[in-house]
Amino acid sequence: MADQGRIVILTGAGISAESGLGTFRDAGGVWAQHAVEDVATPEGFAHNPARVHAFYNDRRAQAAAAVPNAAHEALTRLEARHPGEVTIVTQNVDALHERAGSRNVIHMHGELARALCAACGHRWPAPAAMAPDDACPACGAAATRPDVVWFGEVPYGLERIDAALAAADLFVAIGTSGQVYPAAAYAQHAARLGAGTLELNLEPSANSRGFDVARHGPATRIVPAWVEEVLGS
Ligand code: BV8
Repeated sequence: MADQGRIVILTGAGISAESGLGTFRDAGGVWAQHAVEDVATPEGFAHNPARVHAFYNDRRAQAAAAVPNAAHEALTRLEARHPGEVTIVTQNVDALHERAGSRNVIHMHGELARALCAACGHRWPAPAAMAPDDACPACGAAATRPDVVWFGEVPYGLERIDAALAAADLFVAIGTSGQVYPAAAYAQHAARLGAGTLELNLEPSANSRGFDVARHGPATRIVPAWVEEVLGS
């Protein structure tokens, strides 16, 4: 394994699964209950904003009721005690990394806890429930939406992410199926730039073969075990 100085960790829905939040593509997951194009695209929002707000209001309530698990907490210990920089790039829109104490977190697909005005770009803490006729607190327009990145929209923090990948000695993917881009290409990109790559997932993902090492099992077991190895080394 390459020098484990600077570590970039990409997390997906699987790291929050044992906190009770549904994943997207596992059996019975979010995309088995909702059509992606209806609730996770700008077109779906334009067509039926009330349905999209209801979808995110439910997930916002579930995320608020969830608690960080041993995997989130292990990453907080890693960030606090590892001598090299630890950057978490999460595809998740819950705040479980922050609530576990992680500080260096990039939400590339946005956050349930934040609202966005499509008219003026203002962002503010999202209320528990949002509705199509909510007025933007800055410009008053009834153009508010969840501050999440839908399919076809540009993810957040791409320059920060690319800089972290370029400097990384180790890239770790945790709890992601590796099917959504640009995140799904990060392992290969990091490897090309000289990083070692490790997958920690319940089962082999779509691009497990692209990792130097892949370990499988529940995140609450294999993530703390890996962190203790790194901190012990
Ligand atoms: C963009 C919104 C341009 C927020 C989401 C054709 C080919 C290639 C690409 C494309 C294409 N057509 C279109 C695209 C681009 C598209 C894309 O990738 N489509 C895919 C489906 C083909 N991407 C985009 O549109 C992105 N934007 O490309 O803009 C651009 C790009 C760069 C620069 C300039 C311009 C925008 C993508 C964001 C879409 N928004 N969500 C929300 O509602 O949450 S994506 C959605 O999927 C979620 O955000 C989620 O985070 C994300 C990824 O899913 P995962 O997190 O991996 O979850 P999943 O259920 O899939 O997997 C869970 C994993 O956990 C499994 O592997 C499972 O085994 C594991 N697991 C389960 N339990 C456990 C566990 N592991 C450990 N322990 C456990 N207990």
